[in-house]
Amino acid sequence: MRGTDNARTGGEILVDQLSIHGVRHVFCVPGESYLAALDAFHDSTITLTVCRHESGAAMMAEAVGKTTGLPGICFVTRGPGATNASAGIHIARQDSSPVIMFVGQVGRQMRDREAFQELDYRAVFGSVAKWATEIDDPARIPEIVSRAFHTACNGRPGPVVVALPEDMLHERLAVPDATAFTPAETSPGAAEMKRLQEMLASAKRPIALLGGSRWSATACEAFAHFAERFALPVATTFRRQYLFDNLHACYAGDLGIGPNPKLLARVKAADMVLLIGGRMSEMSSQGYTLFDIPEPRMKLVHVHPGAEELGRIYHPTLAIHATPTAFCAALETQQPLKEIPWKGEVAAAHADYLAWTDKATQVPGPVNLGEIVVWLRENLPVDAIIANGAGNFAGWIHRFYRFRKYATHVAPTSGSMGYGFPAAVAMKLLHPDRPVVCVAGDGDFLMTGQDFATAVQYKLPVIVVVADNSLYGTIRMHQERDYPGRVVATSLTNPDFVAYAKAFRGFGAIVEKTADFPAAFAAAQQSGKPAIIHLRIDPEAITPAATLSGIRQNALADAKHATHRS
Ligand SMILES: Cc1ncc(C[n+]2csc(CCOP(=O)(O)OP(=O)(O)O)c2C)c(N)n1
Ligand SMILES: [Mg+2]
Repeated sequence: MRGTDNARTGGEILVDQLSIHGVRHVFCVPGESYLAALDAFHDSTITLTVCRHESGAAMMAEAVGKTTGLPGICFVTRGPGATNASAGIHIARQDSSPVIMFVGQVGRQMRDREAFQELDYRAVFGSVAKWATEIDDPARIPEIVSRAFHTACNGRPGPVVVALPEDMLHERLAVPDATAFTPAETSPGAAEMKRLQEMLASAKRPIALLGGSRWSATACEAFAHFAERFALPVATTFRRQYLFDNLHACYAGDLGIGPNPKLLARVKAADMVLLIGGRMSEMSSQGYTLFDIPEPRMKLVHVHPGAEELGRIYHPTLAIHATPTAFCAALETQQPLKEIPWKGEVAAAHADYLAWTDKATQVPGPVNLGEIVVWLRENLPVDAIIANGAGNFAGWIHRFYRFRKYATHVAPTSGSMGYGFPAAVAMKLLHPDRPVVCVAGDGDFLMTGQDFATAVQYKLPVIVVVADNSLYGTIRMHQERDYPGRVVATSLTNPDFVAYAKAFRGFGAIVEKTADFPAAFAAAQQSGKPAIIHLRIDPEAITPAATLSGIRQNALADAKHATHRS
């Protein structure tokens, strides 16, 4: 309880700083290590969502950071709480999302004795967080929390971990608050923009690649106008399809896992690449094969908010240290200096994209995930949010869904299983009026599926479409390629997902043939409850283009050839 003497507990000072910095939602699993901070939420207007597992809490926070550009916040207890949450911290790192995780810590008087659940958070999170620290003096809470917000957001965003010794949170004192933070924008210089214009004037086959974070709906629109003026084909990097309207005439597709071969050829043939916001990391660069390292064959303009990313892997012809938001604002004045020679290219690139994604491919079994994704893209409103984690099932979303608006896809570029469901819960909390659909694998969903209870508790009617092939399918696919016929640790015996949903007091329906999906989806929506639609997928349908036994046969045939040759 707050005193009348202006003194506050460390916990109260902390929660007040969160309000000042604009936090509206916090995700947590409680712990006795930070009771005084929890108590301060009692009288706060911040919404506190209590989760069933810290990985869920951290992933919900990451989804908030990813889609709003402002730090997503989670609170977890010391030791096992923090290590459980680490999956979400790793996603924030790889996906360049601002997150602040507050962790309870043992009292200052017993530190370094390896007291109950004690960890050294600076050491544990040292290589994954952007900054990991501990607050020793409650008088410094405003300073350190302010720095945490700035650090999480500035430059290339990422996770910050702040440990809170238990007794520090109880101490009472009077300290002045910080003022609200604003993420620093880094703007391109006039000389760089002029050089860009000149490079475009001498290019013959340029292409733009959009990725990373620090975008906004306004920036995406400004970029679309720029692309129109320059008739520029635009592709997106892995899991960043929402950065450019997929039905815009300049859209050329995404560089993810198993991309359109025509898009790959187009990027390889480009004489100039304008890479904005992305790092061109392993997935998008097709295992670092797309651009030569360190000197790409083509001219590379790399725009990135983190100075340290420029020249880290690829030596850019022109490095522009700027946030995508500030860079796109600066593009408003860019006009072509002369007639554009590549005008026909943009129409061809978009036609290639449409042809690649138009119709679902045929796959074995009565349920075709591709056709279901096509149904979703044709029936959901443009502002619907799709969330997913990792697994082969996601390949159908990437290929067949068409993202039209900024931040309508929430998925981990880090490839972390279990992400989609908590991300969907967080999105429904932020956007109760928009449909939120999580497409999950059977393996993927059960990594964080216990937070279905959280969706029920807070009445967040997300719809989870579980593509159940009774496999850790991705790994089985790799297994059949590398060790054909030798199945190890990739078969799953699953629960009855409809009964699971109902046991949690949600809605459940099973779909055993594609044609039954629309009715199941309508019933899920009408239930008004969190829902699971259980798709029984034939394990043979391992990708939109390959079957499991086909992969095995190819691998066995290759092995036979190799033996004959040797
Ligand atoms: C947290 C985590 N653990 C393990 C992996 C390795 N992995 C990648 S995909 C995959 C299997 C996914 O299975 P499922 O969700 O059922 O999707 P499917 O591939 O069967 O469509 C595994 C184990 C991972 N990416 N993330
Ligand atoms: Mg599976």
